[in-house]
Amino acid sequence: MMKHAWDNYRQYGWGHNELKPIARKGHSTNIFGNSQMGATIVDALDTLYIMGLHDEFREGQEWIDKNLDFSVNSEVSVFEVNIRFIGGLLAAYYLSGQEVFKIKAVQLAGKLLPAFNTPTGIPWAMVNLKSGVGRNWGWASAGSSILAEFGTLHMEFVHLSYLTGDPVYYNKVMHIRKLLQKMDRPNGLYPNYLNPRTGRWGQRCYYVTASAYLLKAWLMSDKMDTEARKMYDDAIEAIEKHLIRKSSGGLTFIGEWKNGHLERKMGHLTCFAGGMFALGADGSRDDKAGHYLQLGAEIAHTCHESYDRTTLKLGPEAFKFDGGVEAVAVRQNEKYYILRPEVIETYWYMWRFTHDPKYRQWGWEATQAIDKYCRVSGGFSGVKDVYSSSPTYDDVQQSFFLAETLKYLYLLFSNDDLLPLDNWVFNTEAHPLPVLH
Ligand code: DMJ
Repeated sequence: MMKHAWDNYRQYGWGHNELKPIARKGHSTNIFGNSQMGATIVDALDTLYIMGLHDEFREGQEWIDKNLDFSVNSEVSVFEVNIRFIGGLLAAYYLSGQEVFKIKAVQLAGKLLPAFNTPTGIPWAMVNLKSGVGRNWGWASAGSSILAEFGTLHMEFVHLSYLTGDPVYYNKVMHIRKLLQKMDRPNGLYPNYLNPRTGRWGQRCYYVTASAYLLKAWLMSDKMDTEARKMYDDAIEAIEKHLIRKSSGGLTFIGEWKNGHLERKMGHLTCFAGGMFALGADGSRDDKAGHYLQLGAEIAHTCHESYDRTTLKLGPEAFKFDGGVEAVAVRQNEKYYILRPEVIETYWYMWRFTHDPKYRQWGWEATQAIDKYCRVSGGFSGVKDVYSSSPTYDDVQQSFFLAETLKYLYLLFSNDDLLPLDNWVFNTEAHPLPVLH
């Protein structure tokens, strides 16, 4: 599947950010600005390496060496460029030892630094790589930056300081942490939106989005960063109390708190949290390891149900637990599957920590469904309705399909000594970064 995805991108989308597998041409979205930065190449590198696809890895390296240029007049998402490009380049560097990846990662980080030039030091969501001018998305509450987006910068920025000896990156992200620590937290929860001009929370929305960076900061520091672990422990206690519920059919789910009430809806993105609870079980407060492993298993089960209750056996973007509905999407615009990794990510973590064969079985079901319904002759495509027996394609092969979905599947069927979790921490885009002993 990796060969099929890569070869078609190589043939029809090379140098573009992503591939349109049906139109057989390049694809891009506004997160990468208007330039061709080969997002799929950078995102896929470490997966190619891990899978032993060395010729393909070398092709990617050559393209990066000759063509990857960040001096472009292009406004990009700081978060996306960080997790996919800086994370991808750093992982490729650590795995292969090739200096070019480190050099490019540091060059790119320099282009993102102007995003931190705000009155509070909370970065803008977007930055122009040439001018350094930053701004926020129009849709984010009151011109806010987004918690998971700026929070997860921590992982890569700590590594950048470690590799360069320059504390500037570390200082930027530690400043964010200090600021967050000082803020009020309604019910112990961090709201999703923070205004970088005023330093005040925006709309009081609480989601568990795809970032476990506090836990990972602790792990990455060889468990020395106990401040991060404490913040993680406090946060998950509040999450469990206010956002996690059991449906009438007995399924544990994580809801979304908006406008003063809990919406009984869980996003595919939130399914990563099963793996997070398992990863954080060891070292948990009051020795509740068993409890968190169980919680991880329950989330994995719920997310598997969201796949199993569809026609295609692929999970919808969001599913409800309301009015007799259990783990099923209700609105048409929540029925799509865009090759996302989070459910498989959770299967893999659960497999590593329990070796219960059901996780491999569930991963295999998902593999077969993706191969049956998302494979087209020009690559892999998302589908618009997982409840339809004749689904239409969205015609996008997302770069995270190669970076994450296929990597987690490969790891699920590999031995534990391939990237052992004692030595590696996976960033928000599944790029492995070594523990800093
Ligand atoms: C990826 O870019 C990352 O996993 C991110 O954390 C969330 N969105 C996509 C995958 O769904």
